[in-house]
Amino acid sequence: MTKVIKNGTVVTADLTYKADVLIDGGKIIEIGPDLSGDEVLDATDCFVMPGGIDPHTHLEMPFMGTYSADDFATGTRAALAGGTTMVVDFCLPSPGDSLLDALKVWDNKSGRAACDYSYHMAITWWGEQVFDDMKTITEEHGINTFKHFMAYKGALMVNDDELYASFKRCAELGATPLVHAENGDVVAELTAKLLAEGNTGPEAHAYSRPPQVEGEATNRAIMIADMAGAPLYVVHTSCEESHEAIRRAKMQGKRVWGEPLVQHLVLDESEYFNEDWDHAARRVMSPPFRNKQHQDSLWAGLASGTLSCVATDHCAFTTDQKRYGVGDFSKIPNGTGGLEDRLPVLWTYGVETGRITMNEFVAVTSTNIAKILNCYPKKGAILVGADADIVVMDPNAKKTISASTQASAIDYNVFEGVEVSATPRYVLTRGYVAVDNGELKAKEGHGEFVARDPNGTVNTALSKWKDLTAPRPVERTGIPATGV
Ligand code: DUC
Ligand code: ZN
Ligand code: ZN
Ligand code: ZN
Repeated sequence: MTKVIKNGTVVTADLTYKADVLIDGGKIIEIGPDLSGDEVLDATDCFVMPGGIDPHTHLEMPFMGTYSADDFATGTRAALAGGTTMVVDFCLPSPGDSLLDALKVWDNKSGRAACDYSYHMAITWWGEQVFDDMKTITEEHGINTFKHFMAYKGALMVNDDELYASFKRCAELGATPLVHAENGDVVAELTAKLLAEGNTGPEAHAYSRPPQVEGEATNRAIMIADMAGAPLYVVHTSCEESHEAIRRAKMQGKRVWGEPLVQHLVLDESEYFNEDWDHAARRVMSPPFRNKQHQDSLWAGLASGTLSCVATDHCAFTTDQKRYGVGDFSKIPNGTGGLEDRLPVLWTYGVETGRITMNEFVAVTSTNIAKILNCYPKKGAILVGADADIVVMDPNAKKTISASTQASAIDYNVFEGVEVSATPRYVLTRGYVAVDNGELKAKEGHGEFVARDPNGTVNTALSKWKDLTAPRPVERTGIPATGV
């Protein structure tokens, strides 16, 4: 049974044109004028774009004494409702645990996914077993990205010697390291000081993690990655200090990418000064929301290409879970939702305002991510042979965001009351119509794991000058561009 998306305007990361899209067996089989198929999806007045890829989610993750409330079933339903057709979730071994055991735990959860998914593997400790497991994970399990927490001291944080060892291992394997860049030692000091002075409310969370801790850690990670001969992906870039470090690194030819979150682009630090404790605590995440100057920096980064992807860091906790931190802000589980809202909110605040073009919107929500994570053009593309992961965005279908109508399992939404100017008319996940004329029909268990090979373009290029004991070859400046 073929399906055809008719009368729409195809928007990709580099082109905008009128065409129909024909789908069979979960793949795009033809793109062109006047196509016909067994089932017709009418895209009149709509934009036909690659489905969103969220490169940063935490579904059913054990964290800060509890589990994030959206699991693979509700989280991926939420994703599809908002036009996201693939999520990349963080597989999190506890310090001391084998990476392969953690992978089994995640595989047990992800069978319920309604859209396709992949994993980043977290490196939360260092030892010979981790060194060995990294090879197995990369070569046999289709995971080419390893995440490192430079914060959460005493829990998930790794130190510089561990970062350097792991980044070198990534370079050997053709994998890409990711960092949560905040100086965990300074955050721990500031947290203790604030609590000792009686600053126990959610607003103190922001004071405990100023932009400087993020800027310092981003710079440090970039330099360590450079010495290790590895590229670097900086998750949740929230401030100018971190963006500046990434921008400078890019201008020097280093392969470094930054990922702002849609929450940081739109919501600011004033949220923490709301007199309602619940309101403020629901917005506690790390890094915290920043002021308008930082937001302007992030928007400029998306427009200029110095920042590459927009994610959510979807790590949703209910109000009851947030209340673990009454009387001590450092016990408020860190994280917010956003999976369902990323595309409509970014469209409204980015495309509608003229800050970014429609093509840039596709690049930062899908195509760049697929290229960096090495699953392009299976994902992130409207091309013959690509998976039929497609969002048909209706730029005239407004909606007011409300927790009462969301798919996510939590009892509030940080974007409550925001009127978005565009919502999906159809969302297809490998050809299955999961949003049909605006109606959510996500199918639990439909999602498949997306294996991502090591040695993407960038890693292959970098391997030429990996050995820093030798003089650095001059061809370094001649590394072919990947366009992201
Ligand atoms: N930040 C959050 O806010 N939640 C999950 C982990 C993280 O780094
Ligand atoms: Zn993080
Ligand atoms: Zn995260
Ligand atoms: Zn299916």
